[in-house]
Amino acid sequence: MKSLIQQLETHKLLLNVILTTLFAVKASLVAAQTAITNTASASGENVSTTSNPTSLSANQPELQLLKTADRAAAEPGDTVIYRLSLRNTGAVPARNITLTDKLPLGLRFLPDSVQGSLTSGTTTTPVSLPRPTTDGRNVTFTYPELAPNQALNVIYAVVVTPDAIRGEGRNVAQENRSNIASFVLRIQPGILSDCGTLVGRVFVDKNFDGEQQPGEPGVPNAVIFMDDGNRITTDANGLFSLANVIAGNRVGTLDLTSLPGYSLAPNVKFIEGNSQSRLVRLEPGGMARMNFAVTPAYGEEQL
Ligand SMILES: [Ca+2]
Repeated sequence: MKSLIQQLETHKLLLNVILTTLFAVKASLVAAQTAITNTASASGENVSTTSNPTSLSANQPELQLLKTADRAAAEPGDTVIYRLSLRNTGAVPARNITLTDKLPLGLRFLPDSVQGSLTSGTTTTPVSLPRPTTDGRNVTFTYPELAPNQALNVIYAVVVTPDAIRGEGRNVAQENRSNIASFVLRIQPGILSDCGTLVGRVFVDKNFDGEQQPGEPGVPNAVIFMDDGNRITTDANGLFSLANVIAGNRVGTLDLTSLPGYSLAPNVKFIEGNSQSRLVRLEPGGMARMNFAVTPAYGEEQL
């Protein structure tokens, strides 16, 4: 049993390496550096293990972890909201969820800020979580059981202290059975004047014009990858915003694997809308918008 779990983890880590590498090829040099740093340790620990993917049991829970934050950069004194989303993509319940998040140097966890919710399909319900335990910079969240296709969302806040300037701003979260999820927060004094805000939406475009009209619902929990390797997740209305993004040319890519049953909607008005990536020019202190139109892949009755 133990070796099976190890193989499962190895398989997931290898998959993570493949996915990260694919993403890095498409993204900027900065993203490539970020991604390679992240995966080197993961593959290094498991490189001696050879796993056969066909040996994986369909009766194991499969957990996919995403980590996002409400801002890409911060300075001492700021409060940052992190969000962990752990989805059970397997066919059986995952019991005794133990989710550990290692905070970067200088970020102080606020235990009273923790909020939990469960997402099934497009419905999200608040749940009360057992009080997390802390050990140095490690924060551990637990939850009894996650059904197939359910996602456990954990939202919490940290305060950036002056010590954070000496750290790298990366934090890494993992459930024992999941991939490693990370988020990099740029921490510098006085950086914020160089930053802007990204906003956008992911929605069902019924008339393929690239705009969201009444009756075209937003899509929650959609994932957008940024060019620095970070992720953004849409809220219950399909909206997202990311504050304190470094100005310049920024690329966001919709992760279609986060939207089972949807594909990119064709855009009959603007050919550049027919891409899952958006390039925007973000000015210091400015705001830029990235909208993504999707359509049910097999007809609306599948919703
Ligand atoms: Ca439309």
